[in-house]
Amino acid sequence: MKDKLLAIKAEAEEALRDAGADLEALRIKYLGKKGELTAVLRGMGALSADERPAIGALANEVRAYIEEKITSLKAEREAHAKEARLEAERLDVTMPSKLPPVGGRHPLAQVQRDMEDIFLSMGFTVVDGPEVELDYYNFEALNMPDGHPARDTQDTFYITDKILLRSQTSGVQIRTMEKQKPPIRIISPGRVYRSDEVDATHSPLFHQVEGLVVDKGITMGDLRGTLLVFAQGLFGADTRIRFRPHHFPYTEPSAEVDVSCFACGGKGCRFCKGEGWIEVLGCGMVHPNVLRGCDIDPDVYSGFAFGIGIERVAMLKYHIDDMRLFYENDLRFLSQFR
Ligand code: 2NL
Repeated sequence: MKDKLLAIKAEAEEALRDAGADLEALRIKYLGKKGELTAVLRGMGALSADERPAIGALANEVRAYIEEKITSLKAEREAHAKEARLEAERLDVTMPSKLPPVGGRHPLAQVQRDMEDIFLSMGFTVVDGPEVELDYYNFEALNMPDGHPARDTQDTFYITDKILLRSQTSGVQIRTMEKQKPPIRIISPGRVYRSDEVDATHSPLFHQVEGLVVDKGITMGDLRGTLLVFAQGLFGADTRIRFRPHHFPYTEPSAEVDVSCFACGGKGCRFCKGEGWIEVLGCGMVHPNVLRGCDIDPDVYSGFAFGIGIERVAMLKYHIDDMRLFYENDLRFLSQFR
C-alpha cells in the first residue's frame, strides 16, 4: 500500500509538471470523492492495526502534498495571468499627447486686436460699419465733393454712381457723429478698398484702423499724447514720435506721423533706411466743414482723427517684405504666427 501511495504521488507530480495541465481535473482525479487517493484510504480497513498509523500518515502526507502543489500552481497561474493582463493594458502616461490641429489668429487680426486693446485702454469704443458705402459717407461728408482731386488718390470700386466699396473707414465715424453728439471717442477698424494693382506693397483690399475724438477743447496736444501712448503700446515704451506737415481734405492742420525706428532706436539702420524714423500713420484736426456736415458746431467743438494701415504695421512688426503673403492662406506662412 505504501508503494501504491508513493506511485500516486510520483504520478501526480509528473502530471503537475506539465505547464498546460488542467489543475481542476487533476484535483478531482487525485483528491476527489472518487479519486485515486480516496480509493486507497477506503482500503485502509484491510490493514493490520500496527500498519495503519504509518500508512495513514503517509496517505495524509501525500494528500497534503498534492493539495498544496495544486493550490500553489493555481495561485502562480493566476499571478501570471494578471501580470500578462497588466502588461497588455500598460499605459505610458509620460507619452506626449496627440494634439488636435489648432488654428491661430491671422497676423493681421492679431495686429488689429493689439491696436484695439490700446485704444480700449484709453476709453475708446470700437465701432463697425458697412464696407459697401454711399459716395456721401466715403467722400462728400469728408470735404471731398464731386471732382475733388483727392478722390483720384483714393480711387475705389463703384457699384453704381453713388455706391462704392469704402476707401477708408471714415464713413463709420461720420455715421457716428450724425447719431451721437460729443464727447465722441471711437475707433473703426476694418477692410477698405483701392483700385490698385497687386504687388509687394499694394493690394485692392487692405485693412485700416481709423480713430476719432470730438469734444469741447480738443487740441493737437491731445492728438499727440494719444498717438504717443498708442505708438509706445505698439512698438515699445522707448518709442518717440514726430509730426510732419501734410495735407488731407478732411483735417486741418494735417500731419504724417513717424515713429522712432524700433530696430535701431533712432540711430539709423538698414531697417529705417538710415532715417532713424519710420512713417506709420496720418492724422489731423477734424476739418470744420466735416463737423458742420454732421451738425456739430465747430465753434463749440473740436476734434482730431487719424488713420493707420494694419498691413503696414504688421509688415514692420514681423519683418514681412511682401504684402501678398497675408492673403494667400499658405500655412507655411500663417503657422509662424500661432
Ligand atoms: C491716411 C490716414 C486719416 C482721417 C484718416 C478722418 C475721419 C473723419 C474726419 C476726419 Cl470722420 N478725418 N480720418 C484723418 C486723417 C488721416 O488717415 O493716411 N489717410 C489717407
